[in-house]
Amino acid sequence: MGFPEDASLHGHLLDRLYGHAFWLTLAAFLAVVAILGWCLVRYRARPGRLPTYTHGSGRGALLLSLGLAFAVFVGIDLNLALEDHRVFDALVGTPPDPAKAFRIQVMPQQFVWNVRYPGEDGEFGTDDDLTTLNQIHVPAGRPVLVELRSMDVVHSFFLPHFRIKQDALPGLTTRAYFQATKTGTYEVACAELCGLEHYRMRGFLHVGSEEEVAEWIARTREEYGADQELWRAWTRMKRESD
Ligand SMILES: [Cu+2]
Repeated sequence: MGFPEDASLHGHLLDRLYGHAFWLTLAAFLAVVAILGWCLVRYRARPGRLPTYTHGSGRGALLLSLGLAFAVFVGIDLNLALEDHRVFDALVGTPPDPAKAFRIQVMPQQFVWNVRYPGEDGEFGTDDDLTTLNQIHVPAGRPVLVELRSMDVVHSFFLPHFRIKQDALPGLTTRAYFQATKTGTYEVACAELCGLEHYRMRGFLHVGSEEEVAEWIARTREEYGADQELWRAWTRMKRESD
């Protein structure tokens, strides 16, 4: 369907849903075009043939209209609604156990992604936290739980390769989760027009092994140290809204 490579556990569900919507509506479109074409030929002007007029209010016309509406509703709408429900449940409805997931906090602002890791104690807001800019490192094969909170306007955390898109709002914590199945470097984009330099909100998600991620976090913390200013901003926003 022309999507970027799927590097997540649940992405294929969304791709399949999109595929179903595409093929079902394509079939309906082709059926309508075929009927129109048939009518053009069947009722074309011929010498000696007079036009007939109808209000379309007869029993046959009524049954045909209701039958078509029912066929479209059951064949397309109901079908997609049921599958959509299953996909929504897998992608959004059943978050992983926070105790087992890899947790990060993403705090976008005009026009960067601030990313916070809890450190070895697994708690945010402690001395061993690490905050980085535009670089997200997560392990493969384990659910990643992302807590989102904007530091200014509405942004949207978009991971095209993981089929994840979640708004980040000021004053409210939203969550997103995914599980990476392939290692590599992927793009993070902002999917909400958030200002003049919205296009600059480009980050990178690096998927590696558990050891690689732990090593990167330890090394980066040593190099840059924890950014306490961001931590204070996060807790201040939390206090204002809770
Ligand atoms: Cu943005």
